[in-house]
Amino acid sequence: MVQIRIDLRSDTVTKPSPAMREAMAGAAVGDDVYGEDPTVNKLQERIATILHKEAALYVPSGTMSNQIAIKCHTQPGMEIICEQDCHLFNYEASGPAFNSLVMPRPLKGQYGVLDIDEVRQAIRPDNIHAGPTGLIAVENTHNRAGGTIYPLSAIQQLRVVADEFKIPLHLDGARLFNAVIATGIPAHEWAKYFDSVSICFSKGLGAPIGSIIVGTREFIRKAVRVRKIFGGGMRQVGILAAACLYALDNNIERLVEDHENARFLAERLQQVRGISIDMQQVHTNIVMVNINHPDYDALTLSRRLAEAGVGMNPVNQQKMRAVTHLDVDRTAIEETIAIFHKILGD
Ligand code: TLP
Repeated sequence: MVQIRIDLRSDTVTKPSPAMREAMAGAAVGDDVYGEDPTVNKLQERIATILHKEAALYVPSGTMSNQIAIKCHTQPGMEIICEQDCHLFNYEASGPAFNSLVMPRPLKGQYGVLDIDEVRQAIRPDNIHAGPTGLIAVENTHNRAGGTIYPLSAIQQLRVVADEFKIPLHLDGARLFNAVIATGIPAHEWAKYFDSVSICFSKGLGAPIGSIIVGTREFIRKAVRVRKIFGGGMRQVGILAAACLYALDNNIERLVEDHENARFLAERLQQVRGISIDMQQVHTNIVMVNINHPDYDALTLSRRLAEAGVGMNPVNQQKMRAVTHLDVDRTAIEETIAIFHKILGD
C-alpha cells in the first residue's frame, strides 16, 4: 500500500483538527427531522444571514444540495442550462436525469464562464417540440476549469436574462468562500443574483461533512421535503453542524494561504520538464497540471507521484489536478515540487 503523505487529490480530503473535534464533542443536539437540533438551526440561521437570504437547509453533501435545488426548481421534461464541465453535469452520476427527469443542456464556457448570447439562444421558445428551460446553473469557483472565479459582471448579465425569461438561477457555490477570499466580494453580493445557492463545508473549510442550500423560505420549505425523499433527513447532527460553525469562524480567512500555495506550486511546476500550466486558470486553490513528457502521461505520472508520497488525480490523459487545502503547508508544496523535478527532470 502506497502511503500518501502530501494529499493534493482534493480539498475534500481534509481531516477535522483537534479544536474542531472539541467543538463537535461539546455540541448541543436534538432531532433535526423534527427541526429540533439547536446547533443545526444555528448554522442554518447563520448562513442565511451571511448570504442575506431568508432560509437555509443543512444537507449531507454538495451533490445532494445541487440535486435538491434542481428538483425544487424544475418539472420533469424540462431542460437545465449549465456549463459543459460543471460538477452537476459531470460528477453527479446523471443525477438531474435520475432524480428530476430533466435534460441538461450543457454549453461550452470559457474558463467555466458561459457566453451570455449562447445562453440566450439556448433558452427554449414556447413550442410543443421543446422541453421548457427550467433552470440555469453555474459554478463558482469552477472546479474543472481550475478553480476559476465566475466574474460578478457575468453573473449580473445572467440575472438580466434569467429575469427576462423568468427562469431561476442556481449557484453551485461548493467553493464560494474561495471566490470571496480571492476577490474581497462578500458572499451576499455573489448570492444576491441567485434564487438558490449551495455551499460546501467539507472542502476548503475543513469540516468532515455537510453542505447547505439557501433561498427563499418557500424554496427551503420544498427543499426540506425533497431532502427527506432523497434520504437526507438526519437526526442528532448538531455534532456535524458544530464542525461547520467552527469552520466558518476559523477556516475562511486562511483560504488565502491555500491560494498562495496553489500559485506558488503552479509557478514552480512550469519550470519542470514536460509540464505546462495555464496561469490564467490559477485563481484560487486548484492547479491544472498539463503533461507533455516522453515517458509519462497523467495516469502513469500520478501513480509514480503516489509512490513518492504525493497524491494528485488525473483529469484526462494529459492533465492532472492539484488542490491545496489546510492539511498541506508550504513545506509540503516545496517537497512536491522537488519530487516533480526528481521524476521528470529539469
Ligand atoms: N467535487 C469533488 C469531486 O466530486 C470531483 C472534488 O474532489 O472536487 N460542486 C462542486 C463544484 C464540487 O467540486 C463538488 C465535489 C460537489 C459539488 C459535490 O460535493 P460532494 O462531494 O459533497 O457531494
